[in-house]
Amino acid sequence: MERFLNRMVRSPQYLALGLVMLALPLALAQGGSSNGKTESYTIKESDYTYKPDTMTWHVGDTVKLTIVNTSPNHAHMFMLGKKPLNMVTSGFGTSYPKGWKDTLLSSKSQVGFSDGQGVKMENPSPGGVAQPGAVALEAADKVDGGQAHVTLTFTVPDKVGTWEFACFEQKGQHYTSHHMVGTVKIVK
Ligand SMILES: [Cu+2]
Repeated sequence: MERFLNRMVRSPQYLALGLVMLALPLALAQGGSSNGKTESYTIKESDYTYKPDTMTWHVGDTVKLTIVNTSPNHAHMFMLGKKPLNMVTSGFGTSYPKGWKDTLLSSKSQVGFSDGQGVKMENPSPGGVAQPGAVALEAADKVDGGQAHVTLTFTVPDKVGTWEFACFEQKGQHYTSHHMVGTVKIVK
């Protein structure tokens, strides 16, 4: 090693090689499996589906998600999480899902909303349970000159596993009766 270092100092060629050898482990340590790329998607909502309805996201990547509601007369939601949050909402004790108990994103500040039109609701908190990044878009008949849309931007958190996105409009019926649900796999 000492001999190598001596030669490195004397010869510019060896100096360059030495610098590469020093830099390589640093680059590997920082890289991980994803390199903080940006993944862009457009999701079209309709009655009562999402297209696409499956995605795979990588931890640490930036996701840019443009959501468009193509339905002529129904508002739809996009909410990311796990385990429906059932809430009693009538005197008859009827309960229905209004969001998720476990949300994928954990704070509003994590999510950028841009280029929104016909946004009915952002970051709701049904029953006090914050749903960061959740959004409801109006039906096209309520939007001047086209379809409601918005772009969400966030970093994929380190929550490896299978997550869902769903719509809980009309007292949860879009979820319970129409099964308006999609799946996101989060991988390293
Ligand atoms: Cu819906």
